[in-house]
Amino acid sequence: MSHPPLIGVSTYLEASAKWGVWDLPAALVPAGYPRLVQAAGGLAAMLPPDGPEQAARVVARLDGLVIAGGPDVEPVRYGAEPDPRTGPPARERDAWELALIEAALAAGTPLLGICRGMQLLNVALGGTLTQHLAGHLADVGVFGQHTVKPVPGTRYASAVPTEAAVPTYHHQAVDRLGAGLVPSAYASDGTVEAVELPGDGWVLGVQWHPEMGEDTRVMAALVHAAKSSPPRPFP
Ligand SMILES: [Mn+2]
Repeated sequence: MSHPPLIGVSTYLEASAKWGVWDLPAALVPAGYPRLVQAAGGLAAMLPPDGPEQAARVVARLDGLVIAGGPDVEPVRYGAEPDPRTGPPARERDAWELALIEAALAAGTPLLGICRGMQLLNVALGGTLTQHLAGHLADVGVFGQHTVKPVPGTRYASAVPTEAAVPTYHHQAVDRLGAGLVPSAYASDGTVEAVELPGDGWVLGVQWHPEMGEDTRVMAALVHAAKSSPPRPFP
C-alpha cells in the first residue's frame, strides 16, 4: 500500500491555554506528536475527547492510533484510592481514551500508548499503576533522560534492538500488568518502561516520550504496522 497511513493522536482538553492574544479552553497536543508521526511517514489527525460511544467510529477511519501523554489516570479506574501525590483527574480524557483503546483492540488497529497512554493501555486490560515513584521526573516542567533496555524477542526489541537513552517525564508506572501484556523494556531501576501484546496485532506502550526526541524508530514501527493493516468497513 503506497498511501501514507492515517494516525490518530488523542489530545489534551484544557480549561485554559494561552497562545497569541488568546487564553481559551483548548483541545491541544504538543507539536512533537504530529511532527513525529509525519517524520515517520504517517498522516497525523488530532482526536479531541468525544462521547465514548463515538470511539469505534473514529477508530474505524484510522490506520493507527496514538494515545498521548497527559494527566494521571483517575485511580478509581484501576480500583485504587487516590494517593495525595496523584494529580487531579481528567475524566473526559480517561473515558474517551479508554474507549479508543478498547475500540482499537477490538478492531485490530495498531496502537501506540505514550506515557499516560501506556498506563491507560495497562488499565484498559485490567492492570494497576504505582501512583508515585522517584527518579523518573527530575524537575517540574523539564524532561529528563534515562536509558531503557529492550527485552530480547519482543516487538519493541525488533524496532530498537539495543539499550537507548530516552526523554522521560513521569511519576507513575505500571504495577500489576494488564491481561496479556508482557514487559518489553526496563529502566535500570527495574521500572517497566514498555509493554506489548504478543501475537498478530501491533500494540505497544512506552513509558517515555519519543515525541521529545529525534529517534523515530518506535513511531516508524507503528506507521509500518498501520500501512499493513487491512482496510475495515465503517461500523
Ligand atoms: Mn522512566
